[in-house]
Amino acid sequence: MTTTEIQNPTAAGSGSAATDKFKNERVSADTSPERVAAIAKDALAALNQVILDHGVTYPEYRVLKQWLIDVGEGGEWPLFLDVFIEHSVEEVLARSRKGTKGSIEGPYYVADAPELPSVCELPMRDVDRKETVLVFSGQVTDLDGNGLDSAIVELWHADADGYYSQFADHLPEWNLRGKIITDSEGRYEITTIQPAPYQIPTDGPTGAFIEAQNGHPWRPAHLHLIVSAPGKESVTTQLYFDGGEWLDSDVAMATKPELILSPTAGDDGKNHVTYNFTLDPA
Ligand code: MBD
Ligand code: FE
Repeated sequence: MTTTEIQNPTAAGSGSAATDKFKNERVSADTSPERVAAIAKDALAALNQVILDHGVTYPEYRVLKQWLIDVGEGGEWPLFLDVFIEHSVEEVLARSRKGTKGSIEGPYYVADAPELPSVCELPMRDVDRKETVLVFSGQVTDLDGNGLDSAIVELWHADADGYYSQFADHLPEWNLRGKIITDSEGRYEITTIQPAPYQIPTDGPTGAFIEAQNGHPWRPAHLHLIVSAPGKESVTTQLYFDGGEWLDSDVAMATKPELILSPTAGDDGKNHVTYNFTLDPA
């Protein structure tokens, strides 16, 4: 992590921490030179056509150049790409899948979270406990509804202030993150708290991009999940909350009607909800 300071009650500085994390990953893709050429040709053609269609001027071209430099120097490429581009990549992946709908991973996944048993509570601070408790239960099955032994539910989400652990220096390392090992039938019951809507940092170049077009920087409250099981294709997804703010105008365009939870308030004062995951064969 960098020394990105907390300046904003929601999430400033988290973008460059995401770059620091991503830079440490080794990425590769098995793409032929012919496919690279075809994609590059069409991508450049699309951008050039936009310039011609809108009559983009030299001052505007120079502002673009400066902004691209700023996004890189500010460490905001993971943030910008995941907010504005990743949803289309996910849409391509979704074409070949039948199970639970996926959604974008976003910039704040961290692998190797602490393993937790099938009935568990995510790591949280005393101040997190002041929020509404959410008891999230369900089962991981195959496409035929058979429970899956050794399924894993990785869950991460922001706290009530919109911060993700490891992307905000004041939080414990694994706050509101866990790798839940389900029981032999794929069942789990995870206690956490209701997350809050998330504001894209407004003080960097991604924020400037949104502001320059009078857009809003908000995502609806959401849970992030990666669900996996031996011999199955894992699914990366998000779950949202019925009636939540920004559900119909997610800046990251990553909501789907199948991914909206409707928790019910229990006599115990906690919100309860069940959501089951179905996994495609690998
Ligand atoms: C998030 O929490 C998120 O989920 C995405 C996609 C982008 C920025 C912050
Ligand atoms: Fe998120």
